Amino acid sequence: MGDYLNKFSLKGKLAWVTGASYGIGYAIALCYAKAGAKVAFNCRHKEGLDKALAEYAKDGASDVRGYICDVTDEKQVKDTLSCIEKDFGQSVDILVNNAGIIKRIPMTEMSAEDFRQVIDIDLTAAFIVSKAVLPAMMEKKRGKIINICSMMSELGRETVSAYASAKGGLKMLTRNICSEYGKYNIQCNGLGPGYIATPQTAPLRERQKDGSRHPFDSFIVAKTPAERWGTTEDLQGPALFLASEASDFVNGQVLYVDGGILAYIGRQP
Ligand code: NAP
Ligand code: GCO
Repeated sequence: MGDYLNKFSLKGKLAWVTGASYGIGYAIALCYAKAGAKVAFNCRHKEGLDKALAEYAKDGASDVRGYICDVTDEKQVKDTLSCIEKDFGQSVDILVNNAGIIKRIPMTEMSAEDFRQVIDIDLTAAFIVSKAVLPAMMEKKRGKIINICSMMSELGRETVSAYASAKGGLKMLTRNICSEYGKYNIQCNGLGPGYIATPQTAPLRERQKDGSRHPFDSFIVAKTPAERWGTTEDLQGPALFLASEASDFVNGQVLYVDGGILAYIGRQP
């Protein structure tokens, strides 16, 4: 049994999780640290970075370093990667393109600038950061790239045109990295969270003035066979699988961690 469990170890590996000062990225980075990896994470705001570093330490993750870097800025990404490789003394083995935002605006009311900002962070940045780490992965003939996709890689809904376009594109970027670099023993897969309780979805869960549940909250619970929102911890096992040797022959896939929502027509009224 020991040999099989060792396939999930990240001992000696260096992981870079983008946008991991809180939320899903934080949970994934913490899991990787606990699985033996050295971990680098980045975000845009120093206050969030400092708070996260204290949290990682409190949660027992010792070998974690944080960097201020906006993933949409190619120079910042290249400079940050150089710092990471210098600080840890090795190249990145595992990249998680997690940083992301959402803007919930009806398409006819959304500016092109807003649309472009979401595409820039949720899609173009994954291209920029992946392009930065790929050469070293190609050199050592191994690497893992995990793109945090979404149910909106498969489905649309009102007000999320930019986000769904980005996440749909991210699914295809995942398949293309697989196609172009699989021969270097590099696996690129997507992780597709369902509806997860994080700051990003807090507006969809906040209590109404009369104390009742947000209509969207009730809607999602009714649409999910698990009858609950996901937690960031629900994503840790699948993220570890995709980062480890246990998934060396899995490539170009999106692993949905959604409590069954994509398989279910929804509770009958
Ligand atoms: P979140 O709570 O809003 O956290 C976003 C993280 O990304 C923060 O650390 C944020 O820190 C960082 N970030 C945002 N823009 C950045 C940029 N330009 N450069 C660097 N860092 C940036 O989001 P989340 O819910 O954890 O979601 C994380 C990922 O999962 C996103 O890609 C999201 O689309 C995806 N996802 C979320 C859900 C869900 O239900 N929550 C479901 C499916 C997929 P700073 O603001 O300090 O930069
Ligand atoms: C929304 C939510 C979703 C989730 C997630 C679902 O407004 O519909 O924010 O987009 O964040 O992407 O998988």
